[in-house]
Amino acid sequence: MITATSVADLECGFETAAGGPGHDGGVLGAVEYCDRVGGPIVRDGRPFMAMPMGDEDMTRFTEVWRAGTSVVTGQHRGLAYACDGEYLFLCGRTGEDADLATATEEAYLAAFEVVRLLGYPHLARMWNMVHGINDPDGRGGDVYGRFCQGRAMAFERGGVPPGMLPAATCVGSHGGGVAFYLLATRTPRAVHIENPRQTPAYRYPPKYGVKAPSFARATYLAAPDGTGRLFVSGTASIVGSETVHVGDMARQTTTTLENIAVLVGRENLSRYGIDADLSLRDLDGVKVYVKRKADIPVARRICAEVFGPSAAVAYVNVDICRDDLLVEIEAVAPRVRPA
Ligand code: 3EB
Repeated sequence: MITATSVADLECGFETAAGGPGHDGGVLGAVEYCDRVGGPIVRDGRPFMAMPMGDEDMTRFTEVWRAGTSVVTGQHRGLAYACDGEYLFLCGRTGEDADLATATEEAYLAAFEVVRLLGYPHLARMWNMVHGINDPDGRGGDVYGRFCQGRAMAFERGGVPPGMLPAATCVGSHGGGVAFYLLATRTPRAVHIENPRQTPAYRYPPKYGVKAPSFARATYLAAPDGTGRLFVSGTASIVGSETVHVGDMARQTTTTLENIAVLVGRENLSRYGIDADLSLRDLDGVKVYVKRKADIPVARRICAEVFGPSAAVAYVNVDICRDDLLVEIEAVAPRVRPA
């Protein structure tokens, strides 16, 4: 049985102190957005991974996922994980020398094995950082297409149908193959949400790749006390399945924010039986991925007006999965209350 406390106790923070979080208990996992490759390892009693997500001038930060109770950690087939009785965090890295589709499929299947063996089979949120994401794959497609192919194969072989796909982010990185991390739960609480302004990614037409991207636009985790948490996937300037405002950073940012506002608004959530009315002001743990470093001030100016004054908003300079996308934004609505 899950209690409201165990559910409320998952917290995400961006910490900028050098050396990352201290030795305090209850940390499920830490991921450093920095200028170097590290891990995955279990260090200081928690899974840790470092990803090169900018140059040496970037504002480095560590994304720390905290849980309320004591945490058990382990490693399996190169993956590092921790779990607390309700939540599991796992991180992994692959694809530095092998074919990317095969490497991704194998790493994802290994991750599915861990979550099932440990009893946390319900995927809630996944992140993927893919080095050279826009590069040609030598077969007429791009690296993102190879990644999508491997990921789709893993979900098929793992028996995960489209409606069970979790919220995700997939962006570029400055090295280290494919780095990925995820959150999963022991109890089945996830509701996967689509956006009426966007074609479900798993139904994108084949011109975007042999296998469509495997993710939902958001995932809601309900708590027994009627509150919940909403993970908003990486969202871009896509209407239907087409990129809009090619070449225009300001308009792409505004469209992305409009897409998120519709996704989290009352009308859309009510389609999934969720009685909540969220706006951009309710979001925290925001990451704004910007393709061209010089565009970061544009993103800052627009985002400063829409997110709440206490929201954590991080700006990261990496490629986006489609070459014509200039920005992708993800977020968390941490304490969703009924409207
Ligand atoms: C899009 O909507 C933009 O492949 O996991 C956003 C979030 C995007 C996740 C993924 C891709 C992914 O298609 C890109």
